[in-house]
Amino acid sequence: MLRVAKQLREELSMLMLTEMKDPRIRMASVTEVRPSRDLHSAVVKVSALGTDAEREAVMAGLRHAEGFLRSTLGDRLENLKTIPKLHFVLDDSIAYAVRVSSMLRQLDDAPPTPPAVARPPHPSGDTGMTATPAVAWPALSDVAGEVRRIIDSSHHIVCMAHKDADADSLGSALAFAAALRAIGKAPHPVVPDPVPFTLDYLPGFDTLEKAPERIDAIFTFDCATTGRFGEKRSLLESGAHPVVNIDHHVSNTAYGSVNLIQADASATGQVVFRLLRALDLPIPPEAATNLYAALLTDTGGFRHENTTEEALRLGADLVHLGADPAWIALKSYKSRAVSTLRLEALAVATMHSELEGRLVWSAVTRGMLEEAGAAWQETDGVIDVLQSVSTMTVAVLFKELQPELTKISVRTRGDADATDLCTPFGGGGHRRAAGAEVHLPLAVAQERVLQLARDQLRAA
Ligand SMILES: [Mn+2]
Repeated sequence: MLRVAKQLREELSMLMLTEMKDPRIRMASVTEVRPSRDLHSAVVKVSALGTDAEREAVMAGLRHAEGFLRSTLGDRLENLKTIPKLHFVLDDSIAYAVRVSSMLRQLDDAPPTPPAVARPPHPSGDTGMTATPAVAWPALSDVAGEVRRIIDSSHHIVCMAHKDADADSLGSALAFAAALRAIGKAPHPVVPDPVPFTLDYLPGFDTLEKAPERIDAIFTFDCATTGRFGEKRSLLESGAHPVVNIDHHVSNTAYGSVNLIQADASATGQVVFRLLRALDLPIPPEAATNLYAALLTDTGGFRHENTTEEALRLGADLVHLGADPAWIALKSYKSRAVSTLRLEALAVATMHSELEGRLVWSAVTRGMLEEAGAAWQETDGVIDVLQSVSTMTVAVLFKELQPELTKISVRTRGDADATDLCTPFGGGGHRRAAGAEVHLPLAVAQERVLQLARDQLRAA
């Protein structure tokens, strides 16, 4: 096994150096290859230099070239019957997780209102453990002028939500679109597939477009990385239009031409509200409703730790502007399909509790989905049930999206940090809520993720 790993590592390094056109991939190095016992798959750890966006491009390039690399390896390594599937992961992920979580802790520790501290928008390529000094993202006042110029010089403006959009992302996009429409612009709200039909109550949902024909500028909402854009990703990365990146995730990779990242905001909807106010743009009632839905759901119905004084005041402001709290709560929390509850029952019935109930986890399989007659979008509430357990510190929900693709959702309490568990698997999010897509079968993903969760809980 060791010999196979060594062979794979050497040949892969050689192929990347000699056969890949992208200079960034040629500069990247394979630091470790870990084949599975049956040799069906192998995790390939890659160390790459550059900004997060550049390193992500390297990973995307490698994943794209996986077929070519495997078949060339097959030609060169004749002693192997099959060449394992290659799962590329960034090698510095753990150091990065440590860095992000320590900065989130700084945020948490700073009374009374946390400053907008985050990691640098363009971190240097260092992969070492030395702490990068925290710098502030550009303030709203620094970028407002540039955003204004982009709006003034554009007519067709795409308002983009992320893949598997939640009410914060889509509500922010639709609210901003409503404000643009009110000043005579032609907004084009767009959401990557699949269309989130559970959010069809948001005003303007019926104006969503598949592929706008004319585009002058793109605004993105609640999207930490370009990986969040699914099949729309090329639109963002074409470089053909200015991209304004509006978000509140501390893990944002600053991929926009203008980046308005406010990690102290409870929701991206709050960042949008601040921006609309700063630009003196109108906030019509349909925008207020969308922003209220964003704020309500991202604070867990004003229950999470991000329920700040400003968030509650914003709620009141939005009600003043025309949002109906009872109606939005009804649509957000009391409008579930029978199939959703059936699915939840099946998933919760498989719940496991470990380490005196500190670790609770459950899985949704494709079989459960079929049995309940439900869609993936209907699994959202399961993690909420898991995190309602009194003893819980870490709650994990596994979703068997495909035979070789497992999605994890993580929630935490106390000292535990959800990104510590998700970033090593290529995901991200917040301290209290994070997720990742793990390119492994459900059983393997469970084993790996739970092992790390147990280690982290025991070490805590
Ligand atoms: Mn959000």
